[in-house]
Amino acid sequence: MAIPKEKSLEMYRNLVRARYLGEKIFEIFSAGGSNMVGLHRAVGEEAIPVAVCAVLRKDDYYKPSGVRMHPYLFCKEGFTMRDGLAGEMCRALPKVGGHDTYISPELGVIGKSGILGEDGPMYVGAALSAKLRKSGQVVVYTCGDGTANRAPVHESMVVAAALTLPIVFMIQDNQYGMGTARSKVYKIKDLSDRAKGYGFPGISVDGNDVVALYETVKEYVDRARSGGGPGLIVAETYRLGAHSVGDAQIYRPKGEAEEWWKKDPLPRYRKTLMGKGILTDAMVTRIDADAKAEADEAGKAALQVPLISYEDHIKWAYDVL
Ligand SMILES: Cc1ncc(C[n+]2csc(CCOP(=O)(O)OP(=O)(O)O)c2C)c(N)n1
Ligand SMILES: [Mg+2]
Repeated sequence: MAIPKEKSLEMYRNLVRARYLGEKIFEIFSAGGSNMVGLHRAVGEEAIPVAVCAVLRKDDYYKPSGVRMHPYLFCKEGFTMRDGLAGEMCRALPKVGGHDTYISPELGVIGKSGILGEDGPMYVGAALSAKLRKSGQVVVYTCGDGTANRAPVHESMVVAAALTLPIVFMIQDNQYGMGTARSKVYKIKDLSDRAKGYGFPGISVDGNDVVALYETVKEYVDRARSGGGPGLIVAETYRLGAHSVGDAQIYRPKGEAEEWWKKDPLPRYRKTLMGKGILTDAMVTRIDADAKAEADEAGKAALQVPLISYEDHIKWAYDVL
């Protein structure tokens, strides 16, 4: 599949922006600018939302994986870096499309659950609604390798298959669920084998390879959009950092993270595009400087947004729309 040059560059830009966004989140959290109880970083896993957002339409639904990927919704059309940052800092969420950042149905985001996996049925509902309305919208529902074992995720897949819904399930397999290696939990090597049991296609893909991700997501999303029903994509990646701030990572074998740093999606994709003559040194420098400046500005703008009060937390938890 030939990826248009502009699309390739858009994904490179977003990958660089995603890296700076992650650094900015960490910087602000470390300086006490966030109301978040913990911080779950996503260094090394950014290629997945970047590729998904490059495929999706503005009104398609997208649920990024679990506790660490939500700020990366900024790659989706209609969102900004400031939105991602302010949301992650627990600041009063800036209005997007008349709703707060995390709940913007016009932009395909209908929320997420801190009780991991419980949001699966919500996004299956979105897929059913898209089918009934014949809107042509598709849903990409992503969860972690740990979350994928939860009952609501299984039920979501069963219902989506039974009703031939336009939804693509993605498992973002970063090799760990907190301190538990996924190899200790799964008795199958290839997680995408599970798709057979649900009766839809499944595939495992290198989740640190932007090109492979884009091509796979496009194939699965196109099929779902044209009435072909659900599918399962397992994106193999690695959590390069701690589960959350304060995790001493004593469970991790020595040298494992170092091996995965060699597969960091950012330098890999840069090398690919430079090899094809799509990126030059001058462009790399400029994109880098622009992304850094944007993250600095977004950080300042997000800090202007007031922190969410306890009362608003409660109100928004039960009375959002
Ligand atoms: C139902 C539920 N159980 C436990 C937790 C606590 N918890 C938060 S993150 C996490 C690990 C999830 O692992 P995975 O789904 O692989 O996502 P990752 O953290 O690797 O991105 C756990 C157990 C939770 N939030 N919800
Ligand atoms: Mg995991």
